[in-house]
Amino acid sequence: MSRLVVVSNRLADPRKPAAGGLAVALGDALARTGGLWFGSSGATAADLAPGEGRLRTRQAGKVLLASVDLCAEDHAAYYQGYANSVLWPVFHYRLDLAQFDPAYLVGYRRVNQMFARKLLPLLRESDLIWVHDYHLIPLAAELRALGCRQRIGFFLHIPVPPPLVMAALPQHEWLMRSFFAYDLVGLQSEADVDHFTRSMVTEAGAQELGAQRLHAYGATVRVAAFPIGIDVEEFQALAAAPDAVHTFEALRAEYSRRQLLLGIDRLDYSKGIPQRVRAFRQLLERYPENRNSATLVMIASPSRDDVHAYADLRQELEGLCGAINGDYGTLDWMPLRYIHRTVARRRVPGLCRAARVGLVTPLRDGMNLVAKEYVVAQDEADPGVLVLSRFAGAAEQLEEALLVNPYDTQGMAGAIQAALHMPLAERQWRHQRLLERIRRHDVHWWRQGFLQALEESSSASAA
Ligand code: GDG
Repeated sequence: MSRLVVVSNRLADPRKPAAGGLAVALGDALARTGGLWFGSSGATAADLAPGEGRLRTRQAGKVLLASVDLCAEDHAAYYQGYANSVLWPVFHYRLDLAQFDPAYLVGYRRVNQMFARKLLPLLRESDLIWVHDYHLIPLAAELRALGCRQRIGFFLHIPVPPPLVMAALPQHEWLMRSFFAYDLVGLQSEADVDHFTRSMVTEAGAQELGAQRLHAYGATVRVAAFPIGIDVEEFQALAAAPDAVHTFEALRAEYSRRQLLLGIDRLDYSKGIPQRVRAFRQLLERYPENRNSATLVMIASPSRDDVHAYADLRQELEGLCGAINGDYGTLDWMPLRYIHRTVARRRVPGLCRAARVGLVTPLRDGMNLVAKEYVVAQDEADPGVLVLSRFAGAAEQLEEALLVNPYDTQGMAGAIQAALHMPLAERQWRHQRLLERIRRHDVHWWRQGFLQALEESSSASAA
């Protein structure tokens, strides 16, 4: 069995429960093969120059954690800059928010080159390397340039935009070429595979070889959808633990005569949070029976505060939330509880279970794990209803959710109204089907599917 090497922007200690399902699932696989997890530490060091990094290693059980400190300038250009002010907005179709500063790209390449230099000496010949996400797209090309011949797979957690949106990215040819240094590229959905393939064919002149293979720049890469799942058992265990149960009971008692709706996201413009608040406002306006009754708890955990677009979003949201409470609130009822803080992970299942309606309404999302967590947390005998944006990757799998267009405020308000008043039998059959699919396609299924495909792929770039 090959040793697994996981590379991601940030490391998580897989033994800590707060790390979440993905870290635990990757940690399991790493522990099985006695693996290596490599990534940035998130810390910046004043004594480092651009392009320099300080590697630290530490053993966590059977897993070697290797993390790299960067200098502040590199962190700003690579992480805040190219990754989160260029790739994130463009891949979420938000060209209006992208900041195409050439210095960001320079920093992004410099850091990827440095990661390749630091990682190479840690590698063994038979390693299987799995690179994660948009921060690290050129990493395989940098490793190959240093002579790395091992199989390298890449998984993109965010969506792929259509070809003409991708083409707006200056140097998109360079970025596309970078993908051909991988043996396998995994994407979240079939829509992403379609966009990716069309971009490669029209912009990079790639040939489709069949069996999900694309050929360009003298290399062949396999591209396929591997929709990510959650660790259902871990989340159910979390739901049964005292913190989640207390959270659930406290909310149920407080809202015994009212209906609770829940939104829980990172505060990110891709998540459609203002659109959700507008739809909720429309619900109160058009269906007045919900006044003094429906309450939306909206947890928007702080994220990327140092990127401009996020500060603007925060301000917009504060205005919208304040207005709704000012206009509709009464002495004993506030329609909206907006919480701009992170809630402890162990309480999340309890929150989900207490909510009659789960609102997951991104404008665009690679997958969206909250949609899956909400379903898993429900009481099978009296389940809540998931209202899900058709633009979340999860919508390809979760078709029994109430699918909505988050840009259509009235349509979304109508769907929320239907969810709030859905008969028990319909809630149960929808929930049963959703749960069955989420169970079958959990995080372990995702990881095994990807790693098996990577094992089977021939080292295209080394050929
Ligand atoms: C990227 C892609 C893709 C949220 N708020 C709190 C909290 N959370 C947890 C949720 C969930 C996770 O964070 C968020 O996962 P998502 O999938 O919704 O979103 P991204 O962070 O944008 O992740 C996404 C994912 O990668 C995996 O491939 O699905 O499309 O964008 O687990 O529960 N957890 C705690 N407190 C909070 O306030 N503890």
